[in-house]
Amino acid sequence: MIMAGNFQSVRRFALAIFLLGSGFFVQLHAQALPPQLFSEMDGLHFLDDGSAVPMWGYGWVTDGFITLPGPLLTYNEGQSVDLNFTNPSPESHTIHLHGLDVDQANDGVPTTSFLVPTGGSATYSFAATHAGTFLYHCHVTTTLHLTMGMYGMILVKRPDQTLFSGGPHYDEDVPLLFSDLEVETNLNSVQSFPFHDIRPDVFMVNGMEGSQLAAPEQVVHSAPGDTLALRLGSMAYSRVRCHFPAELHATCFMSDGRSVPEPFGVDSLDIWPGERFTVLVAPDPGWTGTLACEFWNMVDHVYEDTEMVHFESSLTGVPTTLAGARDGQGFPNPTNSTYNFPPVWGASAGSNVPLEKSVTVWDLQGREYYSGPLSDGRLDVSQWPAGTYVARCGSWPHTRFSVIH
Ligand SMILES: [Cu+2]
Repeated sequence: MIMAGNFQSVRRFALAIFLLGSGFFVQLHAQALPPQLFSEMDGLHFLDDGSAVPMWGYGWVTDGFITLPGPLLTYNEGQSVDLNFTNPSPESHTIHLHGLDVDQANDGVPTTSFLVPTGGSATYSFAATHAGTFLYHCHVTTTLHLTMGMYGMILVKRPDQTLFSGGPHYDEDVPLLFSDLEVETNLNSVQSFPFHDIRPDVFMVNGMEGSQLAAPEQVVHSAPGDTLALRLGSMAYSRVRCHFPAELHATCFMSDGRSVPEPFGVDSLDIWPGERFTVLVAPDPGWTGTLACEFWNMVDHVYEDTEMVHFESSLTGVPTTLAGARDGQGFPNPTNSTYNFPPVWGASAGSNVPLEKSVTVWDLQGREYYSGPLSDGRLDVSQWPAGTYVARCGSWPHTRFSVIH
């Protein structure tokens, strides 16, 4: 939902040359390869003011570009994972699986595991034993490689959409990965440095800041009754303090990849570097607001910045932006008798789709007007008040139609 990042570094050509040299394409033709991450050290990250700073990072080989943060890695609880990694960049890297219960050889710490040198490939093998929120990052010259952008989030999920065995059910994951950078360091990324030598001046959620986080596609939407799992993790050099408005009804269920002994309601939460929390929220219907995320300097405890994650909860299940509904998917429109929904919604002669589904219809004030079966794909609206309506059937896009008399 919100994990896309705003960064694309187009280096497909260089990667293709490398992969060609490595025989990658020969293998590709031989069989479909499992997903593979690659690393890159000549990316650009665009700040909210439009300027760009150099960055390094991870991306999918099939995408051909890196992102900040790196791709969200999602596994099922109990899954045996082979995480494939290839490194065409000019320096060695690793993938450290932060918080996962992996053996030492697959942990990505160079001194106890292995380095993936320039031109090398490797596979990290582990079992995703516990559902939870985890992180990954490069562990080579860590202070530098990490702040340059070599990190991402890992979710281990349960197929029944509960947080953990015996834990609460929820509807949707909302990954929120906090990080920061110091522009001067990214511009002169020559050597490692002690942790306390960096003074971040760009503060990010999912690689975005300021107006980037307010973009419509980054707004966290919910419908009445929805429970969202906020997957909070920090790769920042700062301490991050999240403030949960009362309208979110936030409850913390997990810390660092395990359930907490007693779930607790939270109005604010401090997240230190490397920490993760899973917080369930159930936004009040109709509430629009923000989750404020403060960044505090770790060395002198000075407040630096606040970044906002925007939420919109609809009143009735109709998205707050009715513009999302399209005209003309059914017919006739307008109508004074029967409205026929698009064939995929319900029924149509000759198709194998079920003949009866349920449909919900709202008026433009967001009030639910009808909820019930959709028989043979048709609704009799001859007795309905004249006006414009928005309907939804299952997960199909909302459609809009008008009744006239
Ligand atoms: Cu690295």
